[in-house]
Amino acid sequence: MSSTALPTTEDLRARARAGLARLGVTVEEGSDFPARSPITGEDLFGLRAATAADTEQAIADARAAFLTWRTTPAPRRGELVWRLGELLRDHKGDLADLITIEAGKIRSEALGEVQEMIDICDFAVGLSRQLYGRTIASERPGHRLAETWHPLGVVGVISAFNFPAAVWSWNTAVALVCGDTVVWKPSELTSLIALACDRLLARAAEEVGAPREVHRLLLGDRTIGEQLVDDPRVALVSATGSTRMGREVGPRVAARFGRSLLELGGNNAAVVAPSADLDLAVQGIVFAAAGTAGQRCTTLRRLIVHRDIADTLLARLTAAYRKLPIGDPFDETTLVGPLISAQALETMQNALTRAQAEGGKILAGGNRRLTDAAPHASYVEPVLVRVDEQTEVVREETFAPLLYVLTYDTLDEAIALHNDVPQGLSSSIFTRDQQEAELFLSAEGSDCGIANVNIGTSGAEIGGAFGGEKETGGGRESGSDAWRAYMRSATNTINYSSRLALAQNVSFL
Ligand code: UN1
Repeated sequence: MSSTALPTTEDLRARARAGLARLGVTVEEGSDFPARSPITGEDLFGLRAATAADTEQAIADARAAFLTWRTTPAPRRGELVWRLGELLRDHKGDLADLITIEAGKIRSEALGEVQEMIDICDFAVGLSRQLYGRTIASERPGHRLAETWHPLGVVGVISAFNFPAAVWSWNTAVALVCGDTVVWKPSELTSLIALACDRLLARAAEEVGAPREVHRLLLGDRTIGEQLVDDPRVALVSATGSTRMGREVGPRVAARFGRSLLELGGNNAAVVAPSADLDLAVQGIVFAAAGTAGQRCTTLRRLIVHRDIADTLLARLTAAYRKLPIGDPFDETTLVGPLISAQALETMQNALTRAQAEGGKILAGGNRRLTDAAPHASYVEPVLVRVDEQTEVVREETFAPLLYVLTYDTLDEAIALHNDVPQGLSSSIFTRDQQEAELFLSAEGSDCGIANVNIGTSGAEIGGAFGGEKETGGGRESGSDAWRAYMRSATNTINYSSRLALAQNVSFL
């Protein structure tokens, strides 16, 4: 199925302009690089990219703002984020429009992304009164031992096209209440939504009397990201993207003893056990694998099914895949929008060719769609591929709706297959057997940062910490105690006696 007509580039341009105007954004047009929509694969406007001098200035501004922001009481900092959350609520529809136009997300997922931003703002406002340190029992009489958390400095946020606004908000809402300031380099594919977020934050700052320079936006290519990575004034670089990108960012930031928080590739799998509720499993699998056109870090990329139920489950999945409505993401009936670019489609096709050469069999999907209606866009049917072994291509992350299906006989074998990939972001098991579920969640189970039961791998709530192990980079963002990465701790020993007692019973003098 394909949704019928696609909007024209002219329609999209008009819709983007109207939304940007309501958001109060004036687009500084230029010829350095384009804003584009994957819906038609065509350019919307030319934009002006930041220069090296702009980047230098932004870092200097953010550093200067940090010196006052760090002493603003945290609950007062929370007011800025509270106001941002309100503005996000007021402009939810316009923001979702820009996400659909630039990232190609279907309407409900675009609205969901804005909801995720509102949620993290609420979380961060609460956090602004809960940046707790511990008091520790001292071994010495008349002494108090305490841990204090202080703001860290300028946070450089590098974000990807697939969550062009939410990942920014996880970092920014938390960094701001922690007393940090932010310099943001968004994906060059999603500049308009970045301009909108920056504008709303500037408005919130103006309204609550916070310095505008607590946040700086830099549009442009990777050279800007490199400048952030190498600048010692940027205390923390929080980067979301490919493992290849993280392999460069991590060591470069470490070389100057900066901190990095990496959220990189996933190769997420679900185990489907014989006792699984198959109605629930089919829904969970299809959303996790084909939702967002397979372009989430948490997208389900491998299915590890018990041999006894493989035929039944695959028949149901194949039928569901054949019915997926693909097309205009603004159409309420569409479930799968376009891939972000022609390059993404080519990468997917190359992976499919390799999988077939390595013995994989296509069970459903894989054809390109809507080539007449939008020759420059990249619409494709989500694809299910049965493989006998976890070959090289299966062990790689292909950022597209491509689900590999493997079978297993024992749970130990399933867990071994599950963990035998370089990445470690998200995972799940569908089972009604409590022992199996608990084993999967235990230390000898999934090795990922996210492990779920009877729900797919994607669509995490903001309240938990988000991130993963191994080549996923080890960082944790968003909820729980992820805020600690945005602050520095100091251990304080306070002697309130009139005697100097040395630790470990050391005598001296
Ligand atoms: C990402 O793909 O980079 O858990 C983030 C999820 C979303 C966030 C994904 N809440 O799928």
